[in-house]
Amino acid sequence: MANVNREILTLDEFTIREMRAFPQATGELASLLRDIGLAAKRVNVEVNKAGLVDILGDTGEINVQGEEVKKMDEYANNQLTGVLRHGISCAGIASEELDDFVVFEDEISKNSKYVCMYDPLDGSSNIDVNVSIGTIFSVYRRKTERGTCVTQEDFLQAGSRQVAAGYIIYGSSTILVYATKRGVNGFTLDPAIGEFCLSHPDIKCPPDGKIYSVNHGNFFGYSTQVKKYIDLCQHKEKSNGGPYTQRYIGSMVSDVHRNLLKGGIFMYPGTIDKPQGKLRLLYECNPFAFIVERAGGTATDGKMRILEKEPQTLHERTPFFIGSKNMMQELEQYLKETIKG
Ligand code: AHM
Ligand code: MG
Repeated sequence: MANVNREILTLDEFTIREMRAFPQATGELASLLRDIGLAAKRVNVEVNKAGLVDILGDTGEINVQGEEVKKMDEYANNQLTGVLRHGISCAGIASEELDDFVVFEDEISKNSKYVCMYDPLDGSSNIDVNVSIGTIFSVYRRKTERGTCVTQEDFLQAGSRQVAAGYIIYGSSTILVYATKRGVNGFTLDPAIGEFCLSHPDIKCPPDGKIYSVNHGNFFGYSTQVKKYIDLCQHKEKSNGGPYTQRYIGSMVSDVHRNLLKGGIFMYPGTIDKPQGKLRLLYECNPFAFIVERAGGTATDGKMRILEKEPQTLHERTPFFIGSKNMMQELEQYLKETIKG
């Protein structure tokens, strides 16, 4: 008979245990996380088949480039929206894929406590070259009364008000990481039983690291002080832990996941042409800022803490700097010079 390791907790078992520590908890958050886990398993199956789609593309039957990638984005979005719509915990969603937020109008949803925001498939342009991509999500308690339809104010909340945030990375294995105020935990999908199993308990981001992640192609568009910081990363004295190693996959979930575990800094600064950079505050930056801060790191837009930014629109972008505490402190000293100058 196969050995069954009962030390290993599944995602459901873990969230239910966590919930029991709070007698007032209703179980709605655990149920919402289970819904997201289910959508992630479905997306995982399709992402793993993407290579096969390429074979079909070679025969000329399907135009894979662009088209299929887009379909995968839509698929991931539909899966997430579908499970949350049919679940019992979510009153509405906003997605990077959709122009506007979606109100779930049935009675159960209207009486639910949470709203959810997500980037269903971040880095999806990497699918056709087999690079890891991810789903990013964030959960807020709604501001409007239960029993009513959610409105824009439920979505335009500062990141510090997140109840939970997480990501799924579809990589050499599929891992779901989520954070609540109690900490950050990672679960690896065991394909044999189709369950996420606790594999990375109580993740802490090392305060120091040796990795910096940035798009060097944009170098000449960065501010003088960002350029100076990158220069520092390359010219650090050996006695001072340097030079740092540059690692940039171009898939934020992969880049930040690696830096979270190994220590490092990830940057997507503004440029002359795009002062707000590329990344979206609500779907990408806030969830990662929440996760990394819970793990002991920090995240800023270069001037203020990401989690304190009051969003004005659903799809707004922001410059983004995130990572190990001491590396971020070093960066911030350089950025302060920018503000002065
Ligand atoms: P997407 O939401 O269109 O997939 O773009 C977000 C991705 C991030 O995962 C990644 O960090 C960034 O875009 C890379 O952008 P660039 O190629 O400009 O460096
Ligand atoms: Mg994205």
